[in-house]
Amino acid sequence: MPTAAPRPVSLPPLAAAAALAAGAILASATLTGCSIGSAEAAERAEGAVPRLRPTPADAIVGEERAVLTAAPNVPPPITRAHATKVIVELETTEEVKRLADGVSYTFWTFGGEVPGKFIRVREGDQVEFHLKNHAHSTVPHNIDLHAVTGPGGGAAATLTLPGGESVFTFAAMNPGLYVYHCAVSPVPMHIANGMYGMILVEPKGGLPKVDREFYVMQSEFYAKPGAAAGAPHTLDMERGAAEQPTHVVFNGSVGALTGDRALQAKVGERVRLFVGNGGPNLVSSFHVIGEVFDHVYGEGGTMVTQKNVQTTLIPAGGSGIVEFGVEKPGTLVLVDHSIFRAFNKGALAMLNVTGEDAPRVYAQNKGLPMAAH
Ligand SMILES: [Cu+2]
Repeated sequence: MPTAAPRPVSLPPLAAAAALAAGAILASATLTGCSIGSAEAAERAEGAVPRLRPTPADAIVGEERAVLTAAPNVPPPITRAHATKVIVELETTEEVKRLADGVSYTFWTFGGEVPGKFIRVREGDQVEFHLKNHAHSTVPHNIDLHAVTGPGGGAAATLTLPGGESVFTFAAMNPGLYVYHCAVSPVPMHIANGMYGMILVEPKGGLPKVDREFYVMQSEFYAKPGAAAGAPHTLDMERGAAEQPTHVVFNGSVGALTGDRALQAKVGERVRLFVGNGGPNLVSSFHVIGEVFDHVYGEGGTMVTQKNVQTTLIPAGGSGIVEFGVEKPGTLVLVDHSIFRAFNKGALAMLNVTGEDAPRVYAQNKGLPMAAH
């Protein structure tokens, strides 16, 4: 199986020597009389596909093990100014957990969690991905990372039997926020059972500094009672095909981010949400009741595509990044504004903002005691 190792930029001897002398990081490389940076910039300005991919300009320096986090936590920002080899180790498992009050479900997971563990690497990194499938699994699993350029996004290299391990490498060429998921046949079954998560390929310059980052992923479940009395619920394939979920949730279960488990922030802080949608079917009209998104990085790309947004679409198998400051104490409510999903099927989460009141921002002057939206 060929590896996905990037081809190095071919450098004339003088440029190569200069780059080596300058250290491991190649600030620029001469090619057909232009620097790569200016060539890429010119192509992008013209809207052309960059000719030089795959050619991460940074040399790979050292190696490290990725820190993976369970939602709603996000690994810390990457402060490295160079590319490295990043070793990611993720295990697929099958777990019985709570889906809703009185409803347990046999989830298929990445890293024991739904959504799967959050992975954070830097643009230009070389990722060595180890996918293990727990010995107690009943079926094979694999992984398709939408950040990967190559067959199946990694799925072609990672079909893994119970008790087995697969390893493949890829170059993190395109920065952005990407969904990953299992792609073993029948694909809808593996995704509907919980096999999705997100990987952030952080741009070389990093993202603007904020005070809080959270990982929030919507998905829906099609649950039917298990065959035996009291057995965990399992996937109802007919409901799945009809796109009629029993539950629509953030972070894997009804109430995963409410009450004691609500997200927390303080007045005056800036918040960034990495929002994903595992589907398998529904598109999310993602909205935060009582807040306006100052910035939206549409579809999880690296540009702020819109400012001052009320609701942003998060496609199935897609993502978005939203940022906002919190100026008023209270509870902000995250919903899919396809609103029956929020109030009848579970797609509702909370962000509690504490701190000094700000009546200039919002105050009730007359009326009944304050109620929710
Ligand atoms: Cu699977």
